[in-house]
Amino acid sequence: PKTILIGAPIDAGQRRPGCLMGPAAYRVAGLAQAIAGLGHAVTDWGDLACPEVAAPPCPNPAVHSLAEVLGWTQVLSGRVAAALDEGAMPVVLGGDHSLALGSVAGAATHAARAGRPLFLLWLDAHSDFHTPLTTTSGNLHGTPVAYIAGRAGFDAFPPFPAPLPADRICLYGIRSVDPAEHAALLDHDIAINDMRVLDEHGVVAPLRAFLEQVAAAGGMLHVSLDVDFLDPAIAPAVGTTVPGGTTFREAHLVMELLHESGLVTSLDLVELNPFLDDRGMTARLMVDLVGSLMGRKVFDRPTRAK
Ligand code: DIR
Ligand code: MN
Ligand code: MN
Ligand code: MN
Repeated sequence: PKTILIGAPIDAGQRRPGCLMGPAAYRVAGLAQAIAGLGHAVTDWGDLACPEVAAPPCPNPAVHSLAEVLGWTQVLSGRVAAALDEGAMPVVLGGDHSLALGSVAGAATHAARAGRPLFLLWLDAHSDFHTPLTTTSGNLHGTPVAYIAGRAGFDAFPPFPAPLPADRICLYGIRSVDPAEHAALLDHDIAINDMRVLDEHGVVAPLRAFLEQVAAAGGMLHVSLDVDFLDPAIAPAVGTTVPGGTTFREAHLVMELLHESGLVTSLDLVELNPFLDDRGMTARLMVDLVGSLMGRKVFDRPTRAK
């Protein structure tokens, strides 16, 4: 299986500079080598550049960097769709989470052409369910899930190609939700696996339930991995740390289950801010997790019978 790395050095979806160094940090931490070592053919398309696009004025004055985010959305959507069209698995190296406005749009474009349903697994401390009209921080990295679900308020953006029905979206690991997001989520039938659910049921059962749904539908699966999904103690290099994140072992288990499912067709690695890292530990952990997602294991075990 072929993997294509796509660098997306985008900082504009939030206010703390540094995410634009993310793609470089992943390369320094050996991402391509780790994937190639597992027997995958890896091609690195390098870092994309943001095209100049004009942005209409946004009715919400808090919103900033709209033109830049629109530019990234446009270029990423095209490149991710192109990588999938080649039969490869695109891995987008962020960059902040606003890049998912484009990467998932690209995955949805491809899925529609292929006639397959697209599913979304959102591994994050946050629900990212704001629209440009409801965000109070004005940071567009808090909006991709709403765009993907087809919520109103994205007039400045290209219409999302085939918005995902709520039951094809799984939020997993969340523990920080703003009031406007909370209210909107109650109106949608999105699977909300917040930390309470994971504490009570463990990480395995809720994930397996979702993966079984993807498999039964013959779906494609986009995984969007925000660094703050992980506990800040093991992953300090992110601007929006939230205590109580997944542990090293839980996160690897999630990645191993994803590998075993054979369902993951595209992946985002987002919100890494190498300027905040401690001797590269977060970048290395993220590379390590991708290794588990791509098939690294200590022992070969027969695939678990259903
Ligand atoms: C927050 C942060 N809900 C906002 N979102 C983050 O600014 O709207 N997502 N950090 O990962
Ligand atoms: Mn996020
Ligand atoms: Mn987050
Ligand atoms: Mn907010």
